[in-house]
Amino acid sequence: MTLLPKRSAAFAVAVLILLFIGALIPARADDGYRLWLRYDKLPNNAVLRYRKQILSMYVAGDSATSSAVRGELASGIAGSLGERIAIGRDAFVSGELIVGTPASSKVVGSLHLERELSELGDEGFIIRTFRTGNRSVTVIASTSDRGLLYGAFHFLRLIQTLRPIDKLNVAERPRIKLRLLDHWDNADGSVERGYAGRSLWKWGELPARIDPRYRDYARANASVGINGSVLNNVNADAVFLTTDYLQKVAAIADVLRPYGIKVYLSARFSAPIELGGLKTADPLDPKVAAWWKRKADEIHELIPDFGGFLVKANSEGQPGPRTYGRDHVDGANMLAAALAPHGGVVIWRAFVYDAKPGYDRAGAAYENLQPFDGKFASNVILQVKNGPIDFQPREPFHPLFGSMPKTQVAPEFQITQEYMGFSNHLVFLANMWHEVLESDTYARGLGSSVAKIADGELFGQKITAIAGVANTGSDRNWTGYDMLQANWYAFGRLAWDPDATPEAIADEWTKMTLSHDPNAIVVITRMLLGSHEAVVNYMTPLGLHHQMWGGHHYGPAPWWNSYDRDDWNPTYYNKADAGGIGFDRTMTGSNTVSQYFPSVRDQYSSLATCPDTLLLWFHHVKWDYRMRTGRTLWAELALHYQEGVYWVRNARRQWAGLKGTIDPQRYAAVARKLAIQERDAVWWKDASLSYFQSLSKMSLPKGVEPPKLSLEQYKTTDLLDDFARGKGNFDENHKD
Ligand code: GCV
Repeated sequence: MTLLPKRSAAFAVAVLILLFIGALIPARADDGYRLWLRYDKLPNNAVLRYRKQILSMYVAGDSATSSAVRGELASGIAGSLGERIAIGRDAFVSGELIVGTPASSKVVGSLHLERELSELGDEGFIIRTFRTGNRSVTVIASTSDRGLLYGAFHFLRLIQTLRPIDKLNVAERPRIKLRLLDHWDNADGSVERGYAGRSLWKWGELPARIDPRYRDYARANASVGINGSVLNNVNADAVFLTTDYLQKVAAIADVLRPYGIKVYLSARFSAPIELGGLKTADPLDPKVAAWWKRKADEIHELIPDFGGFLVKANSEGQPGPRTYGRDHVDGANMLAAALAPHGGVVIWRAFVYDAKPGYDRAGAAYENLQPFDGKFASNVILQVKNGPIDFQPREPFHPLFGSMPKTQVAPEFQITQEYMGFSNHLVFLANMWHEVLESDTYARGLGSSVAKIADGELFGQKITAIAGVANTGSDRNWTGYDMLQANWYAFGRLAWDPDATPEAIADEWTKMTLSHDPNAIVVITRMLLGSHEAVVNYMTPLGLHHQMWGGHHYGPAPWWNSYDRDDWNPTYYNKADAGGIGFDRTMTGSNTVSQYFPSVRDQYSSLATCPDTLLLWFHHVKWDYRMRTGRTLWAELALHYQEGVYWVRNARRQWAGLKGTIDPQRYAAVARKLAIQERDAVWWKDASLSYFQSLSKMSLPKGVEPPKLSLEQYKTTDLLDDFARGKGNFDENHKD
């Protein structure tokens, strides 16, 4: 053994200390702006592996989309590997990444992929390693530049998630044709149910100034396959259809187009009156139809690839065909006729629930729309919320899925968390959406999942679609809470492949967005995957729903019964009294369970087979009813609330253990949010149990922490206090 001279030993110790400190210095601060497209340098072993396989790159074509592909791959690879990538040639050069269509690239053309590619459609792609002798190239091929864009993002995702790229054989195509983000953004810059600042769209400065964020928004969407943006709120303002605004919309469309994204607008049904000076908006009036036709022509003149109109008609005060004595089909088909010559679509919302005495809101959309099955024009899509009420933490799937086989039905999800703690609570919504998509409607017997209806497999719809109400805003990190970027990401991934699993999505997103540290990945994915059930537990366990404070929907108010409109009151939904709790939707109650196909209907109707998760959705149950666990319903309910609280406490602890493996800025921001979530979870449990206990008169089971305040205090304290209010764009004027 050679002993180091004293000075060298001191030097070595100093180096070791520096290395040790270096290991403790967390990654540099990150404000979350780059989302999952961070392209920071990967761990060294991955860099060494990948470098050999990507020595140079050639992207064929000169369209705006091909230059977007070129730019994205160049920055993505350079960032990930820590060095610029050489520009290659359209030749079989070893270590080259070649991107092109059979028409634009000689190499791709020589590989005889035409048949395979045409089966994948114009958005599909192949990523494959080809070898000749000892030369190997990686090829991203598609029939269109849009497909190449999706392929490029897929390739970057493989690198960002550290997957092998030496023997690639990937063939992908989106299962759903229109993958849309619905923005509930208003002309004044506010966002209905938006909790991430102001609107992304700066109407005041458009079309003259183009905010650089529009392009980054487009990149993020394209990276997960979203191909349409409805720019304005479904509670629509006719101003968006004025020429002045259409020019602004056209400017946004120009930025989104290279990324394969079309723009759509929410159309106010009464616009012919407001803008056209007509006396009516009756869809059967020829002057009205002519006005819409002229408007559609004008829009397509400015935006040749305009996607179409989204319409909320005769719902929550919005005008619609029924305002003029006509029906949904009259309204939708008239608009569809105006758009058809340009290839546009009408997306008609099924969120229609007229109050009538003694009715069950959960059955309203079905009653209103189902009778029109088969009557809508071929470019009309019916957009149906995932559940029959309104984006609750948990709902059964909407009974319209499966019951309109001759209509193009599209699921609508809410990415923004109107009913789930705004941008303060961690809820990974992929679990909830997956649950809905995998639900079996039994429309054509066993195996008739919502996913198969959405992707057209079950009924052969020509135009398939899926929509998510965006959670984006002007906040630097886009979604107001870094962790909730995961829901934007997950929506896109599920829209591309409705069978994608929450586990796979959580894993990808975590590696791309937060950390490659193996322990951090385990902890974060576990947090994501458990988060939805936790929120259901502390807000609305066992099938409870709509228990939120009136108007803003933040915080609990199960006692709330002061709205004239009964179906905006939480008491209408919980029906809690001295005898029990829950909404009887079986034959002894509203019988809306009969809107489901017999297998589902029978399963939900019987107390013996109804899953606990939906028990109080379908049944009014006595407080002392014995659950499968042997506990009373009351005890089970209380323990579920407590379980939700425990989960959040544990998540906070787990997160604390990640210090140093995530950049300090996002680490601290998430920790702050988790603290708010814990406060809120405890409040939800305490307020809800205080109220229900005043009716059940039963004592809390062992293990449930007693509420700290009196019921009166919970009733008079609005949880949306200054702490939460400081962080959003809350419109105080919401009605329900
Ligand atoms: C855009 C719920 C929300 C409303 C929303 C509506 C809808 O009622 O509270 O803000 O309006 O759903 O989906 O149209």
